[in-house]
Amino acid sequence: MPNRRNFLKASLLGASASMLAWGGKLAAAPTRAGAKATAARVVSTWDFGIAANQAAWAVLGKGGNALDAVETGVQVPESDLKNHSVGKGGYPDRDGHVTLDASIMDADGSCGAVAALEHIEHPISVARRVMERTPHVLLVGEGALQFALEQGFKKQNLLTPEAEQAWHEWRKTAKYQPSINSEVRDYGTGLPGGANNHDTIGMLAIDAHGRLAGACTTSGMAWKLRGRVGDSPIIGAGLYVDGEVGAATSTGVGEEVIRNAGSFLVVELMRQGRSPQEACKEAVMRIVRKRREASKTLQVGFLAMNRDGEAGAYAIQHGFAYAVCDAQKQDALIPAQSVYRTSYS
Ligand code: SD4
Repeated sequence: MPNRRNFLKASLLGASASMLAWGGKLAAAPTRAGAKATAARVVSTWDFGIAANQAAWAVLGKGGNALDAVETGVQVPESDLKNHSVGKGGYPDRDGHVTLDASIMDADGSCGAVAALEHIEHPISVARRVMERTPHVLLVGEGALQFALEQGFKKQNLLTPEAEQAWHEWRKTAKYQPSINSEVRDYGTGLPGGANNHDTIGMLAIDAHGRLAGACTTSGMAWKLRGRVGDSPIIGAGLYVDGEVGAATSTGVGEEVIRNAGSFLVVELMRQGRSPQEACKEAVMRIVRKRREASKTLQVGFLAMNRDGEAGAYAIQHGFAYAVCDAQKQDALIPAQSVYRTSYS
């Protein structure tokens, strides 16, 4: 008699064999039947999205696919040592470990993610391997590292001297309170900027075939508790893509995004007919309505793109912006509208 454990094992082995056979894809990717050629476009969160978009555009502009574009694009901030919130050079957790979260998703619902991954410069590429080479969606911690090493990724020290110095500074007070509204920046508006301690890159692309994909990668909140995982590697929270509707990603205090299944909500609101910006606004308002007082001092921003390549964003606090790149312009940075007009300090 097959017991439950054997049944599960057999099912997983079966799943894994068939994943290998069909390359980890769930089904033929939905491109829009009868759709005319779509203009390719890539959007991503924050000003560091400009350089990331340009790397993605090197793929998209040549007719490459959206999935390759988003993976290539977000690798740029992952390798940027001056960026202290994504990849190598990211600020560590409370105990001095750099732990990374990332997810990637394709138009057909295929997805992969890693959480609390240490020592690997490109968590987004490990997430893609999870998607394409395993029957699973999310690998965490030690197991994610083991998988990455088995896949040929190189183990390295991600804690740069600069990030370590900042950590030592923080330890003098060791105030464990995620810095509020730390993403507020001055994009020429005259409002004060703030320390950048937790920005994520979320990137959404549509290729010339009308196919969507998204990626999201971060070192998470600086000085977080060891083992803390944010929204970025949680499919439906930090990232969601549905080829029939659109895609969404988020930045900001991940706990609030997870509590509201934020990116899934944005996509579902677009499915009901809202524009990308309207959908992002309503998802932000869900958080604000539930957390009226707390929302005054925290930041969450959503960025969305629909299946026609139209993009929009909305944030709780002033200061969020997103970068847009297409055949017309490769370095646009658009300030997002927000609930609160002035920065909190
Ligand atoms: C997290 N959402 O780990 C990420 C951090 C972030 O802008 O986006 N900051 O909660």
